[in-house]
Order: sequence, then C-alpha cells, then structure tokens
Amino acid sequence: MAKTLLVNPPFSVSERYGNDMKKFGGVSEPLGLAYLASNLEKNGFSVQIIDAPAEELTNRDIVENCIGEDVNLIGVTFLTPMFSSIKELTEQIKKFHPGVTIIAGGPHPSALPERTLEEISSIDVICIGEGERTIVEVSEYLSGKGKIEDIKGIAYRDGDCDEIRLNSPRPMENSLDSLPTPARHLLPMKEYKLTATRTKGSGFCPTIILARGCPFNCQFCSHPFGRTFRHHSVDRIVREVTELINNYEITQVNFEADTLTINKAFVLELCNAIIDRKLNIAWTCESRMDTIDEEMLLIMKQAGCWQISYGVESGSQRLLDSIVKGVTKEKIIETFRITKKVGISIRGFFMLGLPTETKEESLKTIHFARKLNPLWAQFTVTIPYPGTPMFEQLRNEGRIQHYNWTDYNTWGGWADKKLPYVSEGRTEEEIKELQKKAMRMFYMRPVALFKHIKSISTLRDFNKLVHGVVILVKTMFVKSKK
Ligand code: B12
Ligand code: SF4
Repeated sequence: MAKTLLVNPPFSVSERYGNDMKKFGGVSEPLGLAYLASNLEKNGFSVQIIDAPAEELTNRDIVENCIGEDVNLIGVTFLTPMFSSIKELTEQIKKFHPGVTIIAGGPHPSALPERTLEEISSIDVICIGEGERTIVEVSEYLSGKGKIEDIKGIAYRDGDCDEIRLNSPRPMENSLDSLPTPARHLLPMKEYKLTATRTKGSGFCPTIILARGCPFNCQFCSHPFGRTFRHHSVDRIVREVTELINNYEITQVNFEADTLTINKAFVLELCNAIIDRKLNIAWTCESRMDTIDEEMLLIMKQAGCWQISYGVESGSQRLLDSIVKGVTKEKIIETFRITKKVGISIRGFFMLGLPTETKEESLKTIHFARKLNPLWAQFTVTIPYPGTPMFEQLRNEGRIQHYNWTDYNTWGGWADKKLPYVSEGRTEEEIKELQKKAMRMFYMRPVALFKHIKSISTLRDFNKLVHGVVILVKTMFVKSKK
C-alpha cells in the first residue's frame, strides 16, 4: 500500500534565535502535520511523520534513510525562514526519489503559492490554507480517484505543459470538531520542550489548538486561518486534555488560538469545565488586551492558567494606530494591572523597527515595556512576512530590500540575518543593536532581576537566569554585523 510521508524540515534552534539565545528556544510539535496525518488515517491512508528538528535529522538523513519504496507522496510544511532548508530537501528528494510527488503547505507557500512553485521547481503541488481535506483529496487523486483540477485550494504544475495552475479556493473548515484530534502517536512527544519562558519544570508542555481565525487587522499578521473565529467544543477540548494526561502524563499544556478570549462565553464555559472535571492542569495562552476582563481572568486563574502572553507591540500610540492594532496604551496598562492583580504571570511581545518608527519611538517602546514590567518581555525585529498587509504595502512602495526568505527572521539581531526591511532613516546595524539593547534595558534592572530570582523553583530556572545575564553582558562588548 502506498504511503504518505509528512516532513517538518530541519530548522535548528540556533538558526532561529542565533547561538547565544538558543537555550531559550523550544522545539514544539508540528501540529499542522499531525492534523493532516489523523485525517489521512481516518480515510484509510498509511502515513508517517518525520519531525527533523525534534529528531535532530539533517536533510541528508531524511533523503538517505527515511524514504522507503512504498512512499508515493511527501508533504512538507514551512514558514518563510525555512525556505532554504525546504529547497535543499525537496531538490534532494527529487534527485534520489524522482517518482515521488511533493506537496508543500504552511504559511509561506499558502501566502505565495505560484511564486513558491516558480522558486522551487522540485515542488509539484502547493496546498493553500487549511490542509486536512486537501491532503486526503490529493492522496485519493494519486490512487486514481478524481481529477486534480477539481481539488480545491491547490496550485500545481501541469505535467503536460509545465504551466502553473491555480484551482478555486478551499473554504475554511466550518466545524473544527469534525477534524479528528492530531495524530500525536506519530510524533516523538517526549522530545518537545516549549520555549523556556513559557513553561515550568522540565519544559515538557504540549500544545492544544482550541480555535482558529481572527477578525482583527494587525498589519504584520498573515491570518493563516482567516478572519472568522471558530472554536472546538468544550467537550472536545476536555477530551483532548484528558488524552494528553492519560497518554503522556502531562502536568502543563499550552492552549493555542489566534484570539482565545474574543468569545467570553466560550472561555467561561471552558474554564468551568476544567474546574468541574478537576483536570488539575497548569496552562498558558495568548490573548488580546482588549478582549479580556477581570471576570475572565479570575476564572482562568482558578482553572489553572498561570501565564498569558500579550502582544503589546509598541509604546507609541501613533505606531499602534498605524499597524491597526486597535488598542490604546491606557487599555494595555489597565489589562496588565488586572492580570497582575489576579496573580497571572505575563509575557509581553514588543516589536522594534516598525515602518516609520523613529529612534525616539523605539526607546518609547522599551520604556513602555519597563513600565508595564511583565515577567518576560520579548523584543523582535519587524519582519514583513508574505501574506501580511505590511508586506503588500512595503513591496508596492519598493521598500523591501531583498527576498532571501531564509533571512526573514524576527530574531535577526541575534541570528545575524540580513534584514529585509529597515525603517526609513534608520540603519540595519542600529536596529540589530536595538534588539539587544532592549533586552539589556529591560532585564538588567534590579527590579526585573529580583523578580526572576524570586521565580526560581528548579535548577533549570536558575541556569536560565545565569545564562540570560551572561549573554546580555556579552552584548555590551560584541557588536552586531551589518
Ligand atoms: C504557535 C505559533 C508559533 C509557536 C510554535 C510553532 C510550531 N509549532 O512550530 C512558536 C512561538 C514557537 C512560533 C515560532 C515561530 N513562528 Co509562529 N506562529 C504560531 C501560530 C500562532 C500558530 C501556529 C499553529 O499552531 N498552527 C496550527 C496548525 C494546525 O496550523 P499549520 O501548521 O499552519 O498547518 C495547517 C495549514 O497551514 C496546512 N499545512 C501546513 N503544513 C502543511 C503541509 C502540507 C503538505 C499540507 C497539505 C498542508 C499543510 O494544513 C494544516 C492544517 O490545517 C501562527 C499563527 C497562525 N495562526 O498560524 C504563527 C506563525 C506561523 N508564526 C510565524 C513565524 C514567522 C514564526 C517564526 C519563524 C518567528 C521567527 N523566529 O522569526 C518562529 C519559527 C518557529 C518554528 N516552527 O521553528 C508566522 C509565519 C509567517 C510566515 N510567512 O512564515 C505566523 C503565521 C504568524 C504571523 N506572523 O503571521 N510560532
Ligand atoms: S490579534 Fe493576533 S491573530 Fe488577530 S490579527 Fe492581530 S496578531 Fe493576528
């Protein structure tokens, strides 16, 4: 029986964060592939997942050791900075296994389907958007059922004339519960450790996707799951948590959703169910500061939520408005206040180098972060990712400096990547230095250091703190390359 191989390509933590910061990076499960796999299994197809980052495999390992004679379809997933890895991997696959069909999906090829087929000639088909139904239809087509031109949501190379064809779009999945739970049994679950800043203890903290889609308009976001908020039922979520407790003995979990708290009734129902069924699980999530209130925070805390990540983005109201964040600084300050009041720890995300940002505004952002004083602050360099309104605008204005996708990394200051965009009147070196300076200005304060010392409960926490201080001190002496 023909088999499908789904591959998460090699993309190491040091490629993502740079060597110094790699200890803070995590390796998380490729849930997109696990969703595809469970749908293939449900439809009677044989499937295997290779997670190269978790299994520490190189492209060579994959090509030489993982592709059996029975494999007829290989599905690869990728984000923009994984471009070179995917290009090399798929070229090698085609060289050594020419008969295999390669389909690619994920945020980068979904945003640029035709361009990706032009830039990577070894890819045969691109899946645009959600892939659960598409992968099943492509597998059926390869086993002789149906026509490729009828498969919604793909772009492909027409074998006869080598032209690129784009089929009609696939509507987003209406009922998330109709999708089986991700095939975690095909993943090396024990290898996953979420980023050190969002886990307790050992770091083993699987993710469950609660909802998809977001109606807001942040200009830097690519909306891979569209603009309609769709959530799993509370019963299904409780079942998934229970499965993880029973199968992997988890004590903590990360709840992922584009905008979890947008639907208050859903959050209250979920928290009440977690409390009533005594799941006794510590969890983290992300939220928008204008969709949460004290009543929700209180019940979230009671249900086990210990940390929330908020995307603050900027300390300049002018910039918040220009990126269409839709939140005021007053609202941000108030949400931080009530979150701290109920005793939930905060991670704040801040963006540096936004379009038109001045030096003074960058400093304003760093000072705002200090004033808000979350336990963790993450300062990333603005990258206009394909599929975002920001990318479209900067491209149309001719302000994108290069399309070397592998350098599209928000940790470019640490990972030494050539930034694709530098805000007007600023230099690349300055923005990269700024990323490090922001971390120093935030963490090298007695009040921040004291908070971290107080939060130490394991040797891992202690090591994290010592390592953090050492790399920040190092940045005072080693300058970023241009
Ligand atoms: C959680 C998250 C993270 C987590 C963990 C991600 C992980 N598991 O690897 C953390 C915080 C670590 C993270 C880090 C980064 N992230 Co992130 N992240 C997300 C977020 C919020 C959700 C991702 C998720 O869980 N999706 C759920 C699964 C089910 O969806 P999926 O993987 O996309 O798969 C579906 C479809 O895409 C499709 N599909 C995917 N692959 C394939 C393959 C085939 C063959 C087929 C047929 C279909 C298919 O079918 C799947 C099922 O429907 C998204 C935003 C979003 N809503 O997607 C950003 C997002 C994916 N991240 C993004 C980025 C840029 C990054 C970083 C590169 C940032 C950086 N350092 O520069 C890193 C790289 C991380 C890595 N994987 O190595 C961007 C990607 C943009 C782009 N053009 O590439 C997004 C879209 C946010 C944005 N800015 O718009 N991220
Ligand atoms: S709130 Fe989050 S998911 Fe929604 S548009 Fe903004 S960044 Fe994207």
